[in-house]
Amino acid sequence: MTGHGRWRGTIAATLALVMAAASPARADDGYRLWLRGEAPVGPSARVTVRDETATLRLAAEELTRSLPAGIADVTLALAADPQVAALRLPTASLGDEGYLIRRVRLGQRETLLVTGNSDRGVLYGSFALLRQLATGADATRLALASSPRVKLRVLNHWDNLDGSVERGYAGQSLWDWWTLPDFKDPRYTDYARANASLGINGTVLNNVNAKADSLTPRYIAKAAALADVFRPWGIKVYLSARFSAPIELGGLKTADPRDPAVAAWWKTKADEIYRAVPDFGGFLVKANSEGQPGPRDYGATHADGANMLAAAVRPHGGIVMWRAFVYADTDPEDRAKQAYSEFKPLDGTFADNVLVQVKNGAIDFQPREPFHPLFGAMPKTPLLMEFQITKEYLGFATHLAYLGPLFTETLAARTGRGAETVADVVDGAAEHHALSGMAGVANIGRDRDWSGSTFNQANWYAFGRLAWDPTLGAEPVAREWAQQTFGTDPGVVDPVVRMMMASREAVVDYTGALGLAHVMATGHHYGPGPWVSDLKRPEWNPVYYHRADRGGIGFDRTRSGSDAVAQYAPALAKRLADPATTPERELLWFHHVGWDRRMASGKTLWEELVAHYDRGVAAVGTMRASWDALRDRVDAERWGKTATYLAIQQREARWWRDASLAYWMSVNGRALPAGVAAPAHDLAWYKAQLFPHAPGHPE
Ligand code: BDP
Repeated sequence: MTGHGRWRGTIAATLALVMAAASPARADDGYRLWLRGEAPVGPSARVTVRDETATLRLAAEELTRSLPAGIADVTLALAADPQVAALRLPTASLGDEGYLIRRVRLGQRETLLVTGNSDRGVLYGSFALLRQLATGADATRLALASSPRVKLRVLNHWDNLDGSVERGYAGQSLWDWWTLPDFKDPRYTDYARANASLGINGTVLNNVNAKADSLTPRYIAKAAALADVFRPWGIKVYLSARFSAPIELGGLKTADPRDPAVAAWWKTKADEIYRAVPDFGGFLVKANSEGQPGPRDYGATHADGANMLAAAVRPHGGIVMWRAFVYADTDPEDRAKQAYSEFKPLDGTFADNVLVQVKNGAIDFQPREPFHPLFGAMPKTPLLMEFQITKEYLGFATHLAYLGPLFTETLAARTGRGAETVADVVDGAAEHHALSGMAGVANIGRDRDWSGSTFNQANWYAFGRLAWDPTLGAEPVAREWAQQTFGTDPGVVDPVVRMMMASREAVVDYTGALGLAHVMATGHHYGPGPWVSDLKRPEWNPVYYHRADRGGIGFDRTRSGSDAVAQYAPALAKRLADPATTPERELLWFHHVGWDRRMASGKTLWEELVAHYDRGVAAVGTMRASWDALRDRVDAERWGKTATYLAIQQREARWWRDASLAYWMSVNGRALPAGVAAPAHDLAWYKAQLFPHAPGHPE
C-alpha cells in the first residue's frame, strides 16, 4: 500500500465495455459465476480513488464495470486518508479487512464512500456494494459495515502436479503447471477475482497428498507466478508440504522433526520460498494419514512436526495448518475416535503460528456427520474448520446438493459447553485466539463453468460467505447467490432457493439417512456399496460403519460400544449416550438399534429408513419439476445442462435407494412395507456394477 499517494482516476465507461466484449461469446455458459454485473447502460458512475494501490485500482474497475447508472458518485479511500479521517467514522473496529460504506460529504461532493483500514477492506467493500445492488438494495440508503469473523478463509486445492485433481469433478486442474511461470492464464485472474468477491484470502495450490516436487525451485517459481497474480486481490498462496521432503529433496537420512539437520533443511527451504513469494502464507500438512509420512514415523508427536515447520516460517510471518485427519491401520480403535485421541492430549503444546485443521465431522465429509468432537475440546489451540466443497460423497458434480445447510448445521451446533457453538470455536471468539480459519476443499477445475455445474458454484459461494461470517444463514446465502446468478425475478429466485434448500437433505435421504455413513462404493466413491466388506483395512469397509445384522443396524458409540460419545462435552455426551435423546438424524451414527424400534413418527426404524429413501427420490423428482417450470425463464444453456444433470440425479437417486434396500433386505430378511416399490434389480446386479475411470480418483 502506498498510503498517501494520490491517484485520482475516473475510469471510463469504455473500459467496462471493453471488458464486457472480452467476456465469453456464449454469455450464459456459466463462466461469469455470480459476478454477472452488466456494463452500465447510460452514463456510468464516477468512481474516484483517493489512494494509489493496485488493489484499489481493481476495486475501482469492478465498480466502473458493474455499477448501475443510478449511482452517480463513489469514492474509494483508506480510512487513514485525511479527508476520510476528518469524518470520524467508526472505522477503528473494522480491523484489517473490514469495510464501511456510507453516503458522506467529502470536500464539496456528496459521494458514496467505500472505506477500510486496508485496500483489501476497500476491495471487499466494493464487492459488497455490488452484491447489495445486485440483490435489490436501495442505493440511496446504503450504509454497511462488516468485518470478517474468521481470519484465514482458504481454499484447499487437491490438485496434482500432473494436472489431475483428487476428488475433482470439474475437469483438470486450473493450474497449468507446465506453462507456468511464463504463461499466466487470464483465468488465474478471474479465479482470484471471484474469490476476492467473497472475501477468500488464501489458497493452497497443491494436494494434501503432496509430492515433494512442489518444493523444488522449479515449482516454487510457478507458485510465485500465481502468487503475483493473486496478490492484488488479497489472496495469499500456501503449499501442502510433504513431510518427508528433507529425505526426498535434501538427501537426508531422516525427516525426524527433532533432528536439527531436518529443522535446518526446512528453515532453508522456507527462506528460499519467501525469497520468491515474500507474502507466502505457509504450509498445510497431512501427516501420518492414509500413507502420508509424518512425525509419528519417528515416534515424535504431531506437535513436534507442526512446531518444527512453524519455526521455519515464523521469521517470515508464516503459519502452519496441520491436519487432524488421522487414523491408522494399526489402531483398532473406532476410527471416529482416533483424531481426538491423538490430538486432544497435545492441546497447549502447539506453537502460536500453528492451527490444527479439523474436518467438520469425525469420519470423512459424509452427507451428514455430527460435528467433530475436537471442536470445543482443544481450547488452547486455534482449530481451523475444514469443509469439502467438492462433492465426493454427495453425487460428484452431477447431483444438485447445496451445501449451505451442511455448513451451517455444523457451525451452529452446540458443543455442550454452555451456549458455545462450533462457529464460536472456529472464529476464535470462544478463546480469544489470534488466529482463526476456515478451509474449503475446492470444487474448481478447468470446466468452462468452473465447478462442473451452475449449482455447484453456489457451494463455492456459500463457503466463502460463511467463512466471512459463519452466522449467516444458509437460506439468505442461497437467495443472494440465486439473485446474482439468475437475476432478481422472484418467479425464478423463489423456486431456485426452495430447490437448493431441500437438496442436501434429499441426498442424505437417498444415500442413507438416520445417521448412516460411509456406505458408498470403494475407491472412486461413486454410488452405493453398503455390502462392501472385503477391503484390507476394516475401517475402509462400509459394513464397519453400519454394522447391520438381522437384529438391527448402527454403530454403538456409547459405553457399551466404542464410547465415542465420551469425547463430547459431558452435557452433550449424556444426551448422545441415550437413543431416546439422540436426534433421529444421527441415531445410527451413535447407536445400534433394532429394526423394530419405534421412531417419533410411529413407524418402525425399518419403515422409517425405507420412507427416507423414498422421500429422497421424490425430492429429486420435485426439484426436476421445479426446474422444468423455469425453462423459459433461465437461459437455454444453463437451463439445459442443469435439466440433464437433474435427470441423472433422479436416475442415480433411484439406484442408491434400490441398491441399498436390496442389501438391507438381504441382511434383515424383511419385506418392504406395503405399497413400497421393489428395487428394480436383485442385489447381485447392484453388486456387479463397476465404474472404472470414474472421475476424481486417478488409478
Ligand atoms: C478423503 C478422500 C481422499 C483424501 C482424504 C483427505 O477420499 O482422497 O485424500 O479424504 O482428506 O475424503 O486427506
